Amino acid sequence: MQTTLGIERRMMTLDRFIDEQERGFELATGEFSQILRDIVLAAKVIHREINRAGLTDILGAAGGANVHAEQVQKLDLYANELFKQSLETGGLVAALVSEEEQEPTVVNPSGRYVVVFDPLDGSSNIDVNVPVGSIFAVYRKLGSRFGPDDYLRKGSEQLAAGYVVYGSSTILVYSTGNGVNGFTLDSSIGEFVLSHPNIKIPAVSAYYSFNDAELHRFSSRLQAYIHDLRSRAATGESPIKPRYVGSLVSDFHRNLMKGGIFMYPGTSKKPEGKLRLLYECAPMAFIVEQAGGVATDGVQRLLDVRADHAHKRIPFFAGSPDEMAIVERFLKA
Ligand code: P6P
Repeated sequence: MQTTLGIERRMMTLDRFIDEQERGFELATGEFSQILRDIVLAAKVIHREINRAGLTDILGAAGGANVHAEQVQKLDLYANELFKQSLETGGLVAALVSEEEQEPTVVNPSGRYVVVFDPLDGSSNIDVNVPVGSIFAVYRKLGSRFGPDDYLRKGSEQLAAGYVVYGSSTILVYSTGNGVNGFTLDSSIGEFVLSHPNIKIPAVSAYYSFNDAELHRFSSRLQAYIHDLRSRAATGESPIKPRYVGSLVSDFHRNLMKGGIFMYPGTSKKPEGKLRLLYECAPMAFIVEQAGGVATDGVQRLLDVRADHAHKRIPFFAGSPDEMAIVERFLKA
């Protein structure tokens, strides 16, 4: 970052940060740092391709559907391959669980870590230039041989979790359980540089985010909360305003930085909601708790819920303490 005199301020690059943060930290084996670097490498290439997407033929649907019968965008496939190649090349992980693949990919049976990820969340927004993101989390493998118990975990067991939002700038936000830090990609030097140290979610919500078209399918208790929320907004009792772009990482990141509540609840049509526990909700819950916020499934702490299969969906509420306390009161009334 240039000062007015053109002097480079002390830039804390991600590499330097990882080294400094992990000295004397249980993850300081260097292996974990390398896994993070492998994830960041994939993110840098995804950043490049997304910013070229308009120029090359990788926009639009790839013609297939993923394990969730969702139309797969070409960039989804590309991003998935990037994550896999980068982490497989590193050779430090036992297995990978991706939103794009039904089954885990076993990489190195003697690897000590399992990485779960959504390589490109919200990709249907790419064609209309709405920010999209990658979401990831890292677990320690439990036994000597990789098996389902190594990824059917509670979010509280995450060693690290984070996301990359590919927006007006590309920002990596992650935590290893010691607070949350944000790094902005300086493309001129190809480095993520510390830009948002020690992120804390504002206690008071500026925004609320949910898909209004589903309101009629919400529980009566949740509808009562939404009514209360809107009346507080209308009377000015609360500064809160609606913001929803339909891209989890983008909606979540805005609310993390400005204060807000994100909701993707269960409905009469989809009681389990839409978002997946392992590689969407649990990483975001880890981040928001580390930033001083709250995340639940509408009933219990999100990080206490164990995945019973890799692609388990779960209702998701996450955000600032003020509104999370109110929605909890309504849901438990
Ligand atoms: P809806 C994108 O498809 C996604 O998985 C999340 O990124 C986003 O929060 C959600 O779905 C939006 O879903 O039903 O509101 O369009």
